[in-house]
Amino acid sequence: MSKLTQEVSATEKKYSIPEKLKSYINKETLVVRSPGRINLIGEHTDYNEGFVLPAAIDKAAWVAITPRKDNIIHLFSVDLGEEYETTTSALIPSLKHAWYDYILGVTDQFKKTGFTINGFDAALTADIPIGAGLSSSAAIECAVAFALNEWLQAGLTKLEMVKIAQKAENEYVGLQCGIMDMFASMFGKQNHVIKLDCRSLEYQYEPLNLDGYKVILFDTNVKHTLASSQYNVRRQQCETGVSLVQQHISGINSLRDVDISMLNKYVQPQNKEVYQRCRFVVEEIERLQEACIDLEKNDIEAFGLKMYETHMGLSNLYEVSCSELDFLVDYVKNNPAVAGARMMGGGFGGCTINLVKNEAVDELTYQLKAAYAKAMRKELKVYVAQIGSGTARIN
Ligand code: GAF
Repeated sequence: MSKLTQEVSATEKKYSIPEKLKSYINKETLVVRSPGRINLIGEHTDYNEGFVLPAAIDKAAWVAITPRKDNIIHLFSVDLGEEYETTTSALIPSLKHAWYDYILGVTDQFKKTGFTINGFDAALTADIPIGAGLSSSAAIECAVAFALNEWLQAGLTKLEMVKIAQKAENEYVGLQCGIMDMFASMFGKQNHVIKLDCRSLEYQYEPLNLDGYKVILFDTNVKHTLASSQYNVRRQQCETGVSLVQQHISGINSLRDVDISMLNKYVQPQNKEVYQRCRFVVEEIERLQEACIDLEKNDIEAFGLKMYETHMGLSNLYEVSCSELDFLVDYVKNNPAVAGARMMGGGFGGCTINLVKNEAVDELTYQLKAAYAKAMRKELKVYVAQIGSGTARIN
């Protein structure tokens, strides 16, 4: 592998405790590892009860939790060299999206679910690039949920922990996210993608055979400040679209139940912007179904074309892309070695996900780094995504 790309480590061994976490561990400490995620297709569909196709990667967050006898919660970010202290009775969101909010938000949810929690020390480290759209926040939340579940012997299922992690993000961090990121982190399986029905929460693991292709992530190295406020606005616009259709048709619960003719008739005349948002989601839910058939047939080219369509929709209809993401997709669009590319995740920065022929990765990376630096005056980071397994205790 070239030095230009940062291999997201090749094979999945038994995960070990990172060296830098070891000084925070004693015999009472629980250590949990929880991964970040990619999403092949199905963007902004989770909170509309559609389908998604994510996979856990082998970049992760690790949390080491040591119980205390008092009610103090003492948190360390090993990577930032920062500490934060509070008590179990003073869990108040900082509204800063700070690293400690993800830990405290989950603790708060455990309390709200009825568990009694004493104080604890927690040390956190992660090798998921922050702000790259690889769900470092969901990884931390899932790691903490899993650790508290073990410590308190709470007996929660993985799905219950996923829901706690999502609620922590919704209520404590303030992002009205769907369930995809937490689900992928908790349920990830090596070399498999998860086809998740976000309505029923039924899921299937599909082996990911990308004959001759690698999943390459080009990281814009930007996260525009609009990201979380605009995310919540999009969610609201989808709900507005649903309520406009509900006024005319019964049995409509979400955009999952809506088709384009309903949007044309009941939403377009009322609100053009809401119409565009809803149209993207309705098309994306359908596109994912067709893309899954492409994967079954091992037709990577057909799958890749759908990724480009998704990007067009996210950029022009859903309007969550940005100049850096559009530049990266435009650059690879006519390259025969790239089957497909699109922005990934919530938008306004982060990564594009690309299916690139094995033998073309180095040359493309070399050229794109130079072109991105020239056009955007920023450094492009590059990762080769490897599909790893989900949240687990590792000591
Ligand atoms: C973010 C959210 F957290 C997810 O729930 C999902 O909506 C995604 O954006 C867009 O598909 O990662």
